[in-house]
Amino acid sequence: MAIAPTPDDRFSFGLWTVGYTGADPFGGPTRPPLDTVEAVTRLAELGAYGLTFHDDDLFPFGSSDAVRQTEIDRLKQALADTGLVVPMITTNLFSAPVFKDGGFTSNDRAVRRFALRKVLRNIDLAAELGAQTFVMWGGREGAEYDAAKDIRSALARYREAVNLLGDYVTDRGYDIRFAIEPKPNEPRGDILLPTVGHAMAFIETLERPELVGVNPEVGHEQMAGLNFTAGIAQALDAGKLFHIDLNGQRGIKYDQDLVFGHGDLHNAFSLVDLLENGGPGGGRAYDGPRHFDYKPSRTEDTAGVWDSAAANMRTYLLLKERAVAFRADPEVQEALAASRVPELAQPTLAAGESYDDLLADPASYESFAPDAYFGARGFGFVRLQQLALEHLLGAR
Ligand code: GLT
Ligand code: MN
Ligand code: MN
Repeated sequence: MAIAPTPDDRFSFGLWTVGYTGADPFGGPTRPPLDTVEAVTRLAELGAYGLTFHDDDLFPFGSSDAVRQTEIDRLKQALADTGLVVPMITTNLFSAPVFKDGGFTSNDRAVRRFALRKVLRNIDLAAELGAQTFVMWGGREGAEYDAAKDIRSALARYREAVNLLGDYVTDRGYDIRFAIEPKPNEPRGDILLPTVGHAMAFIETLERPELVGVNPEVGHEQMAGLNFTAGIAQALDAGKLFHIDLNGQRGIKYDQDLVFGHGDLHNAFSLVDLLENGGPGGGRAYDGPRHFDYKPSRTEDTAGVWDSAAANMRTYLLLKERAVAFRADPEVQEALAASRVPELAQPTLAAGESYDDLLADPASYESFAPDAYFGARGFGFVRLQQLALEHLLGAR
């Protein structure tokens, strides 16, 4: 099927994704390093609209000011040449040995102060490049041993850090919001703010909660055995879906970062359906970048890197097309109604009805016969799921 991504689709990629050289804990790289200008050029050719990066992806940790500036200038030129934009930036607080016990929540205070300085410097760069979202993935913010980390103090230091960053962007007048990226474990045995729910509860304790949302990643929630689409729905309900990391994961195991859809395909389908058709009146529920945070498998060569980048976008667009067909199918609409799915949008009490009115309504209780009401009648959810599967397979 002819499907060509365009910048209107708002697909973006991390520089660390297509730039992954295949090194893992068990073996070295299987591909040569990728130059930033080449990454920008190839992504633009494939129809992406955005590039995202960590400071350390663009210029190595500890670079001189001159090297840092050279790399920033090369990136800016490539963006100008291609029209690609930088919608999101993030800071690496996990690779350098100094961050082995975390950045914002290291037990060591000097490390925490250094981490804040590193982030502040990168926020200035984000503003300079027009990025509107600043992601915070705290991969090293955690512990392996309960006695080694005072979790309540760690959360207090996390809060202190995010509050300070909120003051900074406000005082500087930067149009930047923060997105916390949860992950349950890896590289730490246990990571702070492990799921979307934990992160959203933490955000409400901040001084400027309106500046902070979440950047959920498909695989990270699925590593915790959670339903990603349901987590995204709750983030949307809270107005906290500031950014999203799309990829694929097969069950509860190490973080696979597969191509989007190369894991739980049913959940990818329901996710795209939610993002594209779950808004008010059936339109888009989320307008931000469709950001792919995947790793081209280390078995692939350089051509395979670009094939896999294209595969993410193609899969998303195919699922979008399938989700529209699903919604437009009269039999699906009939099955949804039979399953009472639209009825859940109807408030349980009538307008203006009080609990006194409910108590005075015999039909709700005294004359309601629960066994007779639903004893022999089902909801038809399996039929609905089969219709979804048939649309997903292109059988309808
Ligand atoms: C790292 C991690 C990702 C995060 C990136 C942002 S870096 O690759 O595995 O999930 O989104 O810091
Ligand atoms: Mn991941
Ligand atoms: Mn991610």
